[in-house]
Amino acid sequence: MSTPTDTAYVEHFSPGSGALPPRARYPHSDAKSLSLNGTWRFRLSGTADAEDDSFATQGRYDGDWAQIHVPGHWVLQGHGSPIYTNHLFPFPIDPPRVPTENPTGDHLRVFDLPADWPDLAEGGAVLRFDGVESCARVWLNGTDLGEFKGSRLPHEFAVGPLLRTTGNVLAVRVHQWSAGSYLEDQDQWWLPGIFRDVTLLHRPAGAALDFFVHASYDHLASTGTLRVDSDVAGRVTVAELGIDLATGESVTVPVDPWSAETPRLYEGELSTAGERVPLRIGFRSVELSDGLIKVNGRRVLFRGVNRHEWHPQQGRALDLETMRADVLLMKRHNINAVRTSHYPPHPAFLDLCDEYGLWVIDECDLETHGFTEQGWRDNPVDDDRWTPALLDRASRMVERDKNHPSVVIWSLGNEAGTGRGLTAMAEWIKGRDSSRLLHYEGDLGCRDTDMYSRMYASHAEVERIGQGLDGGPRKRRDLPFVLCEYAHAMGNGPGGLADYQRLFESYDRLQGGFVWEWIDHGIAHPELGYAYGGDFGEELHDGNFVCDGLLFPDRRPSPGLVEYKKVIEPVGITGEAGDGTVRITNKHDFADLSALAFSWSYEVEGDAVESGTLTVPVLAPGESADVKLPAPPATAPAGEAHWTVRAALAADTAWAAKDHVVAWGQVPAAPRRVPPLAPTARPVPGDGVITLGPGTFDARTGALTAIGDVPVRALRLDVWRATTDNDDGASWQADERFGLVWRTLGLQRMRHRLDAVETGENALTVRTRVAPAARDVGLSTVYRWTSNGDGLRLTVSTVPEGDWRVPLPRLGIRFGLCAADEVRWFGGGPGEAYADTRTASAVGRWHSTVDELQTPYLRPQENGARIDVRWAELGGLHIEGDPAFLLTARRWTTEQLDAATHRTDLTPGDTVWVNLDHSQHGIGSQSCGPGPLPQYHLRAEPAEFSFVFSTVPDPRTH
Ligand code: IPT
Repeated sequence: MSTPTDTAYVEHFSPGSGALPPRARYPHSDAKSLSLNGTWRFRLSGTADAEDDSFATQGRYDGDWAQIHVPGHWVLQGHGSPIYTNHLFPFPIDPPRVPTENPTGDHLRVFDLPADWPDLAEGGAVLRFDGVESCARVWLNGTDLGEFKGSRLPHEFAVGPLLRTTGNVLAVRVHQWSAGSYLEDQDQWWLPGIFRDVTLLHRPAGAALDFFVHASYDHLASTGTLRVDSDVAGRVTVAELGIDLATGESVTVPVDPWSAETPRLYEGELSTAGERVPLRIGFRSVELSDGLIKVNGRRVLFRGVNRHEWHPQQGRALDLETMRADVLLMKRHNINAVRTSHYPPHPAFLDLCDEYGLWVIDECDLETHGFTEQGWRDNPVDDDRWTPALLDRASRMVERDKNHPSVVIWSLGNEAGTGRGLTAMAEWIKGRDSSRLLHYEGDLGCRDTDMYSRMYASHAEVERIGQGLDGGPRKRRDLPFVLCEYAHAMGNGPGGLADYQRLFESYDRLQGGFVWEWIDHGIAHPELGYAYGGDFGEELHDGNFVCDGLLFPDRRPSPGLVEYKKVIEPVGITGEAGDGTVRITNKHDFADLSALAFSWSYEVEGDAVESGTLTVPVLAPGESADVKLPAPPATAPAGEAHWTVRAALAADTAWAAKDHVVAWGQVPAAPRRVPPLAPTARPVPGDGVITLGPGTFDARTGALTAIGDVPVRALRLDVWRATTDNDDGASWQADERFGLVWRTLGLQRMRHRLDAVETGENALTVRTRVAPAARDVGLSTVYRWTSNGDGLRLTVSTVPEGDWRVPLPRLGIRFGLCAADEVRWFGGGPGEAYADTRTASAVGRWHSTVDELQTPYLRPQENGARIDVRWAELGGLHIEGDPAFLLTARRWTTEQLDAATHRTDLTPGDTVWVNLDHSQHGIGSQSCGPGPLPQYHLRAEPAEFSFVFSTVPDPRTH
């Protein structure tokens, strides 16, 4: 029997022992490498020391060892389960101690060296781990190499003398919890495992070690200066620039600069005696000047997102194609910046950012948020015993990623409070790399940072900051501002993006922001569709707060992303009715408009009557021009008309094909005229019914039962919506959370009292009072029906009664249709839109099925409204709104939607429920930020709105 393994390292402050110093990471060189990804043997035990280390020292495993895929997380491969907490530590806070129950995964892999692998006598070899959560101990061929923490950081071990030609036994013991867990309290799933690549690298004699590519750009001279500092001396060549110089020497030559908009890379090579390393050089300079973040001499505006690594099956073990998909989706949605929240990403992601062009805030793997539960007492970032671990993390990030032109800002971490450990990190980083700026949001006084950064600040506060009226410490007042997180994209939303963007575009100091966050971290689940916090029986969890992305887990864009794309368009296209011109503004920071082709189309009721190309001057960044539109086509029929102007890619790019629309705008050309309806028909009493034109009503209740041959169920006023995550708001919000207030008031259980059914000369009038039990608030509601024989007009008048202190969720009517599938409408579309999420909604003629109208938010909630609908057709009805309305149709009721916790709870019934809303309350971002701005509140005020119903042939038959 072997002696128990010493597991003291697990709970030690130290970052580890035995690993090599960190160094630059590059994807490949001419030295051999061997990927050790693939199938490994695996054994899970319940504590750190349940099993001795004989599996590692003797390379033994029993037949009952499972198989596991590396890279991967064992909890996503059938061993144990994931845990989601936002900031709470899922174990008692007693640093650096962790629970005895500490799931520990022993991993074993036996490998041979490939036949073409060099003679082992030549040079050495290095074993590299790109990411292991949270603490690993490593043995090769029975020799203990050491142990490490720092889950999303690389660790290398020298293994040359230990290697054999065949039968190498690599053993890795991974502990879910370690002292390092106290530094990794990011808002995400806790997912142990070897989740990034494992690689064996041959290191020939004279191989490159660490090197630092310094490639700056002088925007006044249009020259680049290159110097490559290398631990191992060698030569640097850049054929395209005719550069051939020694390491450590510098040269200045005319170059095209690198920027996120123009990601110009030059292929080069570092050659040392033993290795040739390809370099991808981007010349650019980052500086703080005039109180602004400038790249290549210009202020930049971050149109950013926070990106966690996520895949619904693989968790944080991402393959290259998934990373590329993220980058392409970002580029196609006009996103120009990424904060790698809250850890350095897989290194290949940064290669893609260099190549396709994205500004990167590279954030260190550090968050100690859970200490906020005890007023930050014992916070590791303010305790010298932890400082070596913090510095280790800072250096592993900077050394690994320093040669990426895309990385323009280093971030110390997230939500770690304040303390001298952070200052130590900042000082080390500045000393090592003075060519980039430093970010940390928790440093409100900007003691260590180069920018004032905040999360979720309200529009009003951001505006004050823009105006420089925010006061604050002296140093901060001179610094630029970024919102490192804003617009919390949880569920339906975020609302208010356009209002933030207007501020960013109005004040130089406001250099943009990073939407929280890129993708929902839903886990594919056989019964639930996608699982979120609590679905694995966690004793502590934060529910669906982990589903707050612009993408659904399968990477389908949510309406929030479509809205963001429109809001951050790099070209402004605006105009006023009747001007005959359109104003084009180049909002790029570097690029002119030569990559774009402009076109116009003249649309009457959403039908393009004529279209053509629009000649736009090649505007420099920041310039605008008023461009004349052609005369409206003489052949245009009467009706509401718009000019739609689009800016599309003139040629294929690396990230999208020719004709991809980058920006668009609409200019009204001819106004809408609502067809009048003369109330000529009379209500006719019959056997228990009243008919009025095509309408049939219950004589006693005045309820509409059919329009022509289309049965209509339960048509009445509706004020309730299945509250969104943003309606419900976060528990810590100081502002009133309307979702809760509405429910307390009882708006989800309104009662309809019938006061009168009156048949007049040419109208049927139904008087009601709509109110919840136990409250004095109510809505006096009158339905007035008129008809010209063909059409049936409903005019709804509501007057609030009592002491209304809150806005309404919605105000409109709802009714049931027994059959509806195809939906056609003229109005805003094609996607979902609400008062403060409507920028991307274009006036047009749209169609969809009822099912396609639904937005599949992981936790079901109000969704799918189409805004500014002039008319719609579904279920055999034509509905004309006066004024335009919001349209929603679904195969379940609002009550069912409200009660559902997962998509799979929603099963279609036999009725399609249709809501025609005069208005809805805005969306906002209160699930973690401010609620909707006051102008988007739906105030309880007297209101009147009408719809004209008529029947149309079933769309399936025409
Ligand atoms: C902020 C965190 O930085 C981020 O990781 C995430 O949790 C986000 O909120 C909400 O989804 S912290 C916030 C509580 C101010």
